[in-house]
Amino acid sequence: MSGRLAEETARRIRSLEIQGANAIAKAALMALAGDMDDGNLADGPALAAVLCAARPNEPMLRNLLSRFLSARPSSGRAAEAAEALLAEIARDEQRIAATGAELIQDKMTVFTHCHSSSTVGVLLEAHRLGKRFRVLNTETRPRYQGRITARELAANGVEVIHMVDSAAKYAIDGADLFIFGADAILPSGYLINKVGTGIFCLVAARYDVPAYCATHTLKIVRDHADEKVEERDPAEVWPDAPAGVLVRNPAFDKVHLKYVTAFITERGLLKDILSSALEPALT
Ligand code: RUB
Repeated sequence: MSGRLAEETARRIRSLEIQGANAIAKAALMALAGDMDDGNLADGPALAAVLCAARPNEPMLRNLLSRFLSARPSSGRAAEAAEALLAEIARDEQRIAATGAELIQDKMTVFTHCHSSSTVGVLLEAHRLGKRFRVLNTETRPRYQGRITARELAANGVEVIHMVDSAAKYAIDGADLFIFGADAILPSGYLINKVGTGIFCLVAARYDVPAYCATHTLKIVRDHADEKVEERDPAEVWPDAPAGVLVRNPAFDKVHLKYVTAFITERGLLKDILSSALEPALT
């Protein structure tokens, strides 16, 4: 098996050059299709395994690749089938953005953490609809994905105020909404998202700020009973830590679903995502 694109894409996912559940799943799909078209048609499942191993917390990656492998027509280019699947996901993302934008009103303050393309999609759609609101966002140590959010919002003319992660009280007390993304939604009644999400949910609950999770239902775990929380290299936190200091770098938080007011999904606003998403789609 020669999976040049799969190996390279897995490396870029591990290094966080490609980050965020949606972007990871989409890049992996195109790499898989590219390698299959490059003479590795029968190696689809093995190539998918290489890509899935790059991030253990990404059910959307696994669900999208397995949907692709099981539904792909036996003839024709894999890349064409992959692009058709991506077009479907793009339509879903537009539905997520439109559903979330309805929650945002003029003069609101919306808090978000890290970088979630689903959340940014909601905020940009609300802005496109002419709503005038501001966003507070936190930087997300140690890899500063919050800066990606701040840059994207500012570049599109959304008012954004950026803070350190420990400014949670300043960021959330007085906010009207907290919107964040998800990497995984677990059948055990938890979700996984970037470290910090758990404490921000607690602070939001303390100040009665409704917390919405913007997510595609492909992030629901369907193949494992539960999910391992990824720990990354401690050097990301403190590269030259002195001897005797043990540095830990948990990359994600596991958060109980009771903290989520509702999920903003391609099927609309869902309070109980686990039972609703297992039913057939309404449209
Ligand atoms: C990103 C992160 C995002 C989710 C959802 O973490 O936790 O909130 O992946 O993102 P990392 P999206 O930067 O470590 O990948 O809405 O884009 O799927």
